[in-house]
Amino acid sequence: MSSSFSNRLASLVLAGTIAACAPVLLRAADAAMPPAAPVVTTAVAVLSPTQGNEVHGTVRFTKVATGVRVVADLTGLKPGEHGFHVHEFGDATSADGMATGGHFNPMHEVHGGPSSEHRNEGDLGNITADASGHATLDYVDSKLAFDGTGSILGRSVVIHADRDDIAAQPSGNAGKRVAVGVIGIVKSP
Ligand SMILES: [Cu+2]
Ligand SMILES: [Zn+2]
Repeated sequence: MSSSFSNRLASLVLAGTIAACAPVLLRAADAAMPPAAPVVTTAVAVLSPTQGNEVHGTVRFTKVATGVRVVADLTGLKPGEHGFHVHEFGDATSADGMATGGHFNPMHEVHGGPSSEHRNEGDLGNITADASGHATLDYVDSKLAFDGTGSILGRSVVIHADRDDIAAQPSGNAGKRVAVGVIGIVKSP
């Protein structure tokens, strides 16, 4: 066998080997693709008091046909109305709750209430505590979302000392932050 013939034979064998392997390599690449993001339908925020306050509770978010159902149960509040919002950052590291930033407002809207045509996505209005400081709320919000730029996952729920007047910009004059909780993913039913 001449050396040029054996070289050509070797390249042909090599080319054949690469061609035969290519589909295997492609399949291996497919298998290494990350799985699609899970569809989140339930989230929860566990609220802890800011410094000097005693407010505790949970706020659950569940995807329903017309939006996201919000179910809140809080204790340790002063009787009366308290501003209730989703804030931009899920950062509960500051003692006064200020690291959660301002209202979650991905559409750059004006401040309003949950039934206002123009509102921040995070404008959930007020929650009302009874004489013992216990507050519950259960309503469906048409603006909240679990995906896209409007996703509330990883952001926070903030309860305020005062009433949100649903008018004053940028945040309804609701005063100090008395409780904060990060919105986390819950295993779907
Ligand atoms: Cu707020
Ligand atoms: Zn707002």
